Amino acid sequence: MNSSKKLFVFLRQPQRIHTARTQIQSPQCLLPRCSRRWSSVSQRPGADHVHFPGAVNSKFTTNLEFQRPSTHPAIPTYRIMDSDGIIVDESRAPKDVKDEDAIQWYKDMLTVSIMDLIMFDAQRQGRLSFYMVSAGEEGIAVGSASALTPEDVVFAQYREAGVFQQRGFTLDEFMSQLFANRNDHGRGRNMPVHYGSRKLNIHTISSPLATQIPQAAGAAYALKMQALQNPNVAPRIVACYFGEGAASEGDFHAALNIAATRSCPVVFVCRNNGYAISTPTLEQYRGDGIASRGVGYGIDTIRVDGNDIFAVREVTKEARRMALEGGGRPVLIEAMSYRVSHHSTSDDSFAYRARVEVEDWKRRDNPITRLRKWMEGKGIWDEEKESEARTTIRRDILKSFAAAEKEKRPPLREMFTDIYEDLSEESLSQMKELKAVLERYPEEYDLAAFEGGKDGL
Ligand SMILES: Cc1ncc(C[n+]2csc(CCOP(=O)(O)OP(=O)(O)O)c2C)c(N)n1
Ligand SMILES: [Mg+2]
Repeated sequence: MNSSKKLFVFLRQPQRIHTARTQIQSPQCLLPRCSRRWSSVSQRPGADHVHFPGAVNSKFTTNLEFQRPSTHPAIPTYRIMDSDGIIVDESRAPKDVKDEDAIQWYKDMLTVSIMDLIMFDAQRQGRLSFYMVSAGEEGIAVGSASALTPEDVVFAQYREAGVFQQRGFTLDEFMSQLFANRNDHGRGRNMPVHYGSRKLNIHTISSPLATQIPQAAGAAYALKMQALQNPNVAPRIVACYFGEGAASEGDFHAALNIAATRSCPVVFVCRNNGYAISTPTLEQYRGDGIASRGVGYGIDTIRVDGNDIFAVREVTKEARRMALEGGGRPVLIEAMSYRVSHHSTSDDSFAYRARVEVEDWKRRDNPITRLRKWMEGKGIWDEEKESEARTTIRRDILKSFAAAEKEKRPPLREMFTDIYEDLSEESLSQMKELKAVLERYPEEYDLAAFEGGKDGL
């Protein structure tokens, strides 16, 4: 496709023009198209701009004018389909989407949404310690994941269950992690919803915010080096997800800058859902969302309606293509949505936002109802199919739930293993201490729930 004909526009960065003097022999310059050069402060007589090393192509001006963010128009939000599931501009209708694909994405979103309702309630019943739902943001996760290849590498935050679902994480895998049983890939060591899958190329989620962003930039750099060494292997990208709140961390800034300067093939997907726990975006930043920061770092950037799964998919597909273009570069997508539910089961959002605000959003716009309306308009979905899908999904979730809840937990010893290659002295002494406590208070602990019981230590 000729990208110049596209009607949706990534805010592209101006090409840097430098005077070539010396080429640095860094791995960067092993690339087919190397853009890193020494810059120069020299200028031709009469030139209207100087090549300052730190600001290329800046024109001289005699206007004493500060750049005011308020005079810059807000970055637009790309969409294909409105909240009634109507294609806004028929010429932009999704062309590469088969009916069965749309139905599958719909079911993926529905699965996450039904699982969320069940697991939120299960936490309230005391059957698992913690849970986080994706309500209102299923379209961002499923739509963007559908534009990746299985070989692409994913770093996620914690509200992207739809990415796992779309890539083939099974209900048994979700449930084993949530119940920390012996089938959990993380052997029960992580909090619930901190999923990970080596098979699906998704790094395990970690709680400290934004740590995944520099890791993603580094992983993308590694993929770029691998691609240079193995030209016969299809190049891959990294997709990195985070919330707008995480973008307040220093890690976000370091990651975007290193990804830009090292031209790393990474697509950053920021879910801007209006809140970082109780802090609304109005109190988080004064700039134009997160997208404006991408432009500041010299990264091609787009803002998209996160409730429009087709738009999210299309921009991610294009971002993926751009990320691999010319040896690699980062792209930033800011996907707009609204966090419909509480931050987590540990939060009561009505302490800091009006119930009516939430109800309003629920009624007004939702990625699942949007796609459902589109499918109904097309005649490929109806009430009967809806009720059948809901019943099947609910039944399958409950089946995995019941099996995972009953399953044994990993041996107690595994609390201490896999931290270092061998058990450290400290770990050994903590193990002994735990054993002594368990022996002293045998009535207080249900050791039968753990594989091997007391002997598993
Ligand atoms: C370094 C760090 N600081 C604070 C927290 C506590 N915390 C967990 S989630 C969260 C809000 C994150 O908001 P955002 O990135 O917008 O994601 P959302 O929950 O809205 O999806 C905070 C402050 C943390 N986990 N890590
Ligand atoms: Mg947020």
